[in-house]
Amino acid sequence: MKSAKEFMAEVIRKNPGEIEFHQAVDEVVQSLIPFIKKHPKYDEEKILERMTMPERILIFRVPWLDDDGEVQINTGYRVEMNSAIGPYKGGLRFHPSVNLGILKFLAFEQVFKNSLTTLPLGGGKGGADFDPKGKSNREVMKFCQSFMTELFRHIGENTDVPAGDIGVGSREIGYMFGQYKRLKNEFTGVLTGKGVNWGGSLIRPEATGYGCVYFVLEMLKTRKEPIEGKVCTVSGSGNVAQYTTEKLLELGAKVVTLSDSGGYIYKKSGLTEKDLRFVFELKNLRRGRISECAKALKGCTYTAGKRPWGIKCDIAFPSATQNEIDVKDAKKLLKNGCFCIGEGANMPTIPAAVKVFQDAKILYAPGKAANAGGVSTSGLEMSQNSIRSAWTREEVDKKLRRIKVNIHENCVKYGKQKDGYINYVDGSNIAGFVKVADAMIDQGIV
Ligand code: NDP
Ligand code: 2IT
Repeated sequence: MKSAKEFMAEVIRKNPGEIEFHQAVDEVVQSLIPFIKKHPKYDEEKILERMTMPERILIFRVPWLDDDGEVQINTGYRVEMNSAIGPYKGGLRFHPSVNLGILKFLAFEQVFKNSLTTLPLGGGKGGADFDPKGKSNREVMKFCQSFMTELFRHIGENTDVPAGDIGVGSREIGYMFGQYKRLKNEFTGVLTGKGVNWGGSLIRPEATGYGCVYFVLEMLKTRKEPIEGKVCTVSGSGNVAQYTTEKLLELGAKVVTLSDSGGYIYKKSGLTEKDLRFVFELKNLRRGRISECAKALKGCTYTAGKRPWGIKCDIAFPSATQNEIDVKDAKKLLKNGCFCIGEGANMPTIPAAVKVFQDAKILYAPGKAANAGGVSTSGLEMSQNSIRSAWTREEVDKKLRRIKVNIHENCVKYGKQKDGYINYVDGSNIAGFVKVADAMIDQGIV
């Protein structure tokens, strides 16, 4: 059997330059090689080699006309990573930084995350290097229509079901759904995150943030710590950050920061419900910058060009993007007394910083466990679409809560060390792997 080093050398050779993909695979390989050594069937069937190669990648031209009548061209992608346990499932990201390596890292992590949800969901991810920022609604619509004009022939409710991610929210899902319906002449649950009056699930917008807090509640229970009164730093101010904050406020925690790519805001006394309503309106309707909070919210300051990790907190919720916590940030967080990290974003902590957290034995949950609430509720949306029915808020929330408790139990099952420390990285990687790997073995060499 290959060592982790040999395995990674092969991954790097086959996927040159895709650094985020290498990073995501390396983390999983570190957890899995010792496990596979004890279960040689996975090595004999070359499961990990197969899992690190997407089943299919689609790359396509997305031409559109901007408001000045000028031709614009973006690159569209869909990485169909693994369909062993269900149709490909995962979000679409619209951001200028999007490239194949980033989407492969996200699709790879999605396979493990979706397996952890206990729902029948394969893994995929897609998007484009399109920047919705500063575009008119019309331009966003034209882009989404052009994007779907190619993507529609590759997806379907039983094949591949995309959803939102950075830069893709209810507005974009609406435009893409409209174009899919028109092209296919079919009203099906081909996308999740739809509007509630046309097939969307209640709680889906809230689900990633709420789910992340539910996971943190389970982690805190292992140390008999309440969430009430805890000081929390949150990064980002998009979908995940907003609903993480909403749930934390509801549970009596104090949220002192939010951010965007320009900088962060800090309010020592904690954001209020009213402050949060302002942020919802600012970000989702006016599509403004977080810096505006400094003027509009009493006691709130803005620091440009910095991330919020130097602010004292008990719990940190990185909820913006990948690699937003480096070693320096991790050390600052520890020094200031932070003892728990709930990753709302995908891979927000660089590997050396993860090690800092784990060496300090603090509660650290990786994104694939902590932020799985979004895709879980997407799975629940697919179920409701299939039975042509809709569940109440309470029903969906209860199922989401149950799923997150379950994921935590599985992380403990596979990640508890001899000294009692729960290694959530190993736990989530191994638990996510076993189900997919066994299904792949059952289905033969495909
Ligand atoms: P949104 O587009 O709603 O919000 C993204 C936020 O992150 C914005 O505040 C944005 O600031 C900030 N951000 C994005 N890129 C960068 C960057 N390069 N540097 C600094 N800040 C940045 O996206 P979501 O809230 O949906 O996604 C946030 C994270 O959560 C992502 O990692 C995503 O993959 C993950 N996630 C999302 C799920 C979902 O259901 N939506 C599910 C699971 C995980 P600005 O406006 O300045 O760009
Ligand atoms: O990273 C993620 O899990 C998402 N962006 C949500 C995917 C989904 O299909 O709901």
